Amino acid sequence: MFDKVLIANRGEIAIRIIRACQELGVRTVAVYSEADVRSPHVREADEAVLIGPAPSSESYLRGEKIIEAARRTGAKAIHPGYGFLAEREWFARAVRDAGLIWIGPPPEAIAAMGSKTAARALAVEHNVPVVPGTTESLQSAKEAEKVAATFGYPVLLKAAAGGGGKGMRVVSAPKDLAAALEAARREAKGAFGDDAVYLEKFVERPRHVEIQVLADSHGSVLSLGERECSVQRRHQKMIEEAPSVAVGPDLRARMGEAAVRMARAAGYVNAGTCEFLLAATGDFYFLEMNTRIQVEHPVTELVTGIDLVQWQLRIAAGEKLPFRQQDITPRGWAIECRITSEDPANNFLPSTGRVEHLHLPSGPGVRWDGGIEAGSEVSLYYDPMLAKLIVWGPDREQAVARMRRALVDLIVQGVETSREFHIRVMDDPDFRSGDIDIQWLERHLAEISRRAPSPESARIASIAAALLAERDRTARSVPGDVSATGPSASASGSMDGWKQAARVEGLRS
Ligand code: MV4
Repeated sequence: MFDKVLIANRGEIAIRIIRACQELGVRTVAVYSEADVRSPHVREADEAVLIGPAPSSESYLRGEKIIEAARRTGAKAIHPGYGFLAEREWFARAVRDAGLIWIGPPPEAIAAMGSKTAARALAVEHNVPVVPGTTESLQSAKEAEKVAATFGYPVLLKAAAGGGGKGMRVVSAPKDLAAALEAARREAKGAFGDDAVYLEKFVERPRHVEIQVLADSHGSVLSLGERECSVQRRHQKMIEEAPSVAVGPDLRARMGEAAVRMARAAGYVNAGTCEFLLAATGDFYFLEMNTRIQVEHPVTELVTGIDLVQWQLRIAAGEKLPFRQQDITPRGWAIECRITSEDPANNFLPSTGRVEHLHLPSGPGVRWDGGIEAGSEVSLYYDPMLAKLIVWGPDREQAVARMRRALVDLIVQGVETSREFHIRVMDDPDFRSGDIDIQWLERHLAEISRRAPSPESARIASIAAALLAERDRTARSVPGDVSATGPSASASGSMDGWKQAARVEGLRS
């Protein structure tokens, strides 16, 4: 195992990787921007190197500064986490060229999956089902009309260099195709510097189901089962779970085999994920492969008992996977809620400020993968995801009940969060029955936000009001008590937090 690893990331995933390193006896080097001087990932690492100003273009995206930090501290390997430089082929190569170990897939595998048309072609070649459509990019509107006619409308135009939904256009009728193609080209050129566009049949109301794979450098490639990620808004996942209500043992085996074939075809090593659309008919189609550890990896960890981040390190260090495919069966149910600093009452507007008070949920089957603490400043420089709340239960019903309980347990004061939104989803009949697809949330968002607040919110508001009344009464009857009225930061600070809770919750009820 490595003596020392540099973590080229921030927030919850940096802390997650530090924890894995600590459990493996590996020393850690954090990198940080000027905005993260006081961030927990900096303190929790053994060493930390300042790499630049707050904007990520001047810090977390500066590969050369990060490699220099590894050289200076004597780190032997770099873990990129997700986002930032995780899927940049040039960075994976630069790390290797600097004589360091890249804790991720080979740069060739990143490149092979970076082009969506190339990935589709590779899938077709290896008998992995894809949505009917073109494997080459379109040459003309005329060609587009011809292919679209062969499998019927609606069709979907996609950027070849794309992914994550950017540059997509749904076309419902032939007359709209030419204009949509031009628009898609312009958007693709702007977003990716490449105007290549291809076309697929549009799958209506599918689920987003993805398969986690783990591959070592000795030829072993395993599927760790599926994650259901359909609860998303504007291509941002909000809730993920494992397994999926729509996947039984037979489908799991078939999707797993497809994902393993895909990983083998790409020469994949380390942790990766194949994204599929799962149609209501039970047909599944390969979409793309994510060549990184993903935000939602914990739900797979909780149902398989396999520590994915530890295995990323072990695989990069040359270890062999000690389990076989038949050893891996999901046990129980795991759900993850992404706790973001967005205000669900205000169209998910990003919220900024200082986290004044933080109470973390705990109890049986509850896991908190967080990147904040009381005192943290939440800015607009980085992703609004503050933490992930993950629960495990013996079955889905108990996992949902446990998630609800844990969300009620959570208190974040100082910034708005998605907490109340997540409670409402846990209470939603469609969600409870698992009757969801990729458009479900956007279809129901308006209705969910009109709903009455959870009873617990009202209860917290009344407790807060009682505490405030109590404080005022104490302040009047004990004039000499400075903790109630004076400069004592802790007492007055926490009361301000409660006061704010009362005001916010009061306004909502
Ligand atoms: C699709 C689709 C329907 N039909 N392809 C969106 C992101 C990118 N990974 C592919 N995406 C989609 N491709 C066909 N042929 C619907 C989506 C899609 C989607 C997919 C997964 C998760 C959320 C989504 C939200 C909107 C659209």
